[in-house]
Amino acid sequence: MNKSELALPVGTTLDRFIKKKQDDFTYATGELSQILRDIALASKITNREINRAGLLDIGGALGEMNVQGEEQQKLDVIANIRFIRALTNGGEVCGIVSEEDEDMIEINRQGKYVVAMDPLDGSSNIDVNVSIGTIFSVYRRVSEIGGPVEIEDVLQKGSEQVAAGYVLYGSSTMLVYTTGNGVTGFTYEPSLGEFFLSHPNMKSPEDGKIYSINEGSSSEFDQSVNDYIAECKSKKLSARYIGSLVGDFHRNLLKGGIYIYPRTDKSPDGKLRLLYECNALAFVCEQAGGLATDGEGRILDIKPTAFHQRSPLFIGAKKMVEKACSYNKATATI
Ligand code: P6P
Repeated sequence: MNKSELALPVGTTLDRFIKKKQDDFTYATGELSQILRDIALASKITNREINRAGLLDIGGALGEMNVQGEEQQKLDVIANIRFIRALTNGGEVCGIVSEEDEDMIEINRQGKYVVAMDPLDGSSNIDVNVSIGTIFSVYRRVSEIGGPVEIEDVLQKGSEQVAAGYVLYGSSTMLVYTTGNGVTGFTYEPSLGEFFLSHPNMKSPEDGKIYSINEGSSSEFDQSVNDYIAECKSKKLSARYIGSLVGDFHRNLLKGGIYIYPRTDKSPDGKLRLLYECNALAFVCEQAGGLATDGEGRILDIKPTAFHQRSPLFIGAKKMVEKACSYNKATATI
């Protein structure tokens, strides 16, 4: 036996991958690389706390509402602190918009980037051990470096993102991101404390057999949405909806499917937030060959007007999203 076979290679770490691909980044000075490292560090710490939530008194609700009017889970707050602290210490970010904070957080005026994030999406699933996730979006600031961060730095169209991705805390923990040159997935090896390249060049199937929507609200959907659901049923597609956007999105990205959160009576603009949920996943989805719309137009073309504005979301396999939007005959531009 060749002695080198005794010690099999462990693979490419996230850090080494970032270094190797640094020429992919428009701003190759390494600042964006540092932001990805900061996000990876915060996700490792958050992962450890999620995995121990049942053993420590950090599971369950905090007993307070967040800016969204939703019941805050203790881990929502903990994850928010972890990501803000990591990005602050990394030094490359001038501002952060978080689902957990009403206003933008000013960090380092010399920073050239802003981050919009949902530090822990689907956190009501923590206590029942269902996958949850972090979603992040990175923009280059448009205001003068050295000056205060401005709202325009964040209220940019999704098409202006320089990086976006998510962390999925599931049966394994994965970090999936894009910088506009395809989508890459890394799987966390907790015994080594490293993310290793596991899903190079992720691609969405063009079509799929899975549809994800909360049919319990179907009485509140537009008829066009119910017409599409009826078509899915006629084709005997599989209904899969775990109440955790990142988990549903990731499964559909790998296997082929569509996730829909449409307008409802309770959420007339949709439930999901444009800046740090829809835009980030839309960037990943399009980079993997999929499609993301608000039911009428491309998500990445929407000009945001408020940090926490919501949008309907139809995202996933290109042919499925096109079909779903075709039922919106009057207005769809896809
Ligand atoms: P509903 C979690 O609160 C979330 O933002 C997404 O992760 C998930 O897909 C959706 O809301 C679930 O919402 O109204 O179906 O319970």
